[in-house]
Parts: sequence; C-alpha cells; structure tokens
Amino acid sequence: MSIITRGFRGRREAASADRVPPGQYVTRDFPVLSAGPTPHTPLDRWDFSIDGEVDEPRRWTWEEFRALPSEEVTRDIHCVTKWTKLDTVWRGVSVDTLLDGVETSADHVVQYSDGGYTTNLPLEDLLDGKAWIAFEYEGEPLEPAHGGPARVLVPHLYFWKSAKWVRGLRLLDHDEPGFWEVNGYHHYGDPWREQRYWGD
Ligand SMILES: Nc1nc2c(c(=O)[nH]1)N[C@H]1C(S)=C(S)[C@@H](COP(=O)(O)O)O[C@H]1N2
Ligand SMILES: [Mo]
Repeated sequence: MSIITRGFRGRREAASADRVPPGQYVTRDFPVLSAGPTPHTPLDRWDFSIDGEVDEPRRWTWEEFRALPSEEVTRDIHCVTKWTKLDTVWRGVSVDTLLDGVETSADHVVQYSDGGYTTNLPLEDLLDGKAWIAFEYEGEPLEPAHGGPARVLVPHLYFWKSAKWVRGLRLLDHDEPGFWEVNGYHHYGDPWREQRYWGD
C-alpha cells in the first residue's frame, strides 16, 4: 500500500514539475496583487474597446460583450513574485473573437484598465487561442479583487501581462512599455525564460 502511494505521488509530482517554470513555487492560494485600489465600475457604465491602429474602432457594452461566444479554459498562471497556480478555470471571450475581421498594421498592443494600469505585449501573443477577456473564475463572476467584471488572461506570460479591470486593447505599430515595464519589468515576460526584469 505505502509503495503504491509513494509511487503514485512521485509520478504526479514529476508530472507537475515540468509545468512549473524556473524559480517558481506552486501555491493553492489565489493571492491578490494590485498596484492600487480596486475600481468598481458599474456594469451599465462598463464598455470594452479595440482602438489605436485599426480601420474602425470597436466597442461593446457589457450586454453586447456577454452576448459574444465565450469558452471555458483551464490554464496554469505564473506571477513574477514566484507563485504558480496550476489548473485555474476561467470563462472568457477569446481575443480572436474580438479581433475577427479587424484590419490593422499593428504589431504591439497595450492593455488598459480602470485605475490606469497598462501592460504591453506583441499582438501575436494575444492571437490564435492564447488570450481571453475573462469574466468568470471557477464558475462564478470574477471577483473585483481579481479583476472583475473582466480581466485579460494571457497565461503563457507572467501574470502582470494579464490586466485586471481591463477596458480595452490599444493596437500600436510600435512597442510602448506599460505600468510595470517602465519600472524595470521585462518588456516580454516569458516565465520559461525567466524574463522578470530588464536585461533578463
Ligand atoms: N489593473 C491591474 N491589473 C493587474 C495588476 C494590477 O496591479 N492592476 N497586477 C498584475 C499582477 S503583478 C499580477 S500577478 C496579476 C494578479 O492577479 P490576481 O490579483 O488576480 O492574482 O494581475 C496583474 N494585473
Ligand atoms: Mo505579479
């Protein structure tokens, strides 16, 4: 019995070890990391925009946004403060859905949020099933502290690249560092290459 138990645990730990990027530890908690107070925008004053270098800007009210097709995704998330949380379950609208048919010469994007937070990334990191605007976490409306009513989810980059309380995506033909990026954090932020700070 104990041999079976030990063997089973060993395999499971090995399986999750290659899901944990270098320098990270796994937590079961869901820490809140916010650079400022939690904004509380009422849903009837909430909207979501695609703007910048686009043929025509797009905008959805909350009702319109919630009428878009959404999907449930289960992903591991990695914070630059070194916690990794495995198998987090979200529901959101794929960024592919929001950008479908948009004509743009942009190669970079700034996510912008209520409260003034911004974060930058290459446009291609938001495409092809890699990013969502999430509005549910584990089957419940996303809590304000975790970014509700809606936040970005880009799980393949450090989690500061997933703006909480997001209100839009600005498409740009150049890279423009966001809130943490001007303060020394890496412009790209790949956890597998430990791109935490400038020069990493
Ligand atoms: N608007 C906004 N988005 C944000 C942040 C923030 O301070 N403000 N912090 C970032 C960081 S550093 C992390 S790790 C995650 C934390 O999300 P959580 O509080 O839901 O764990 O949100 C990211 N998005
Ligand atoms: Mo973070």
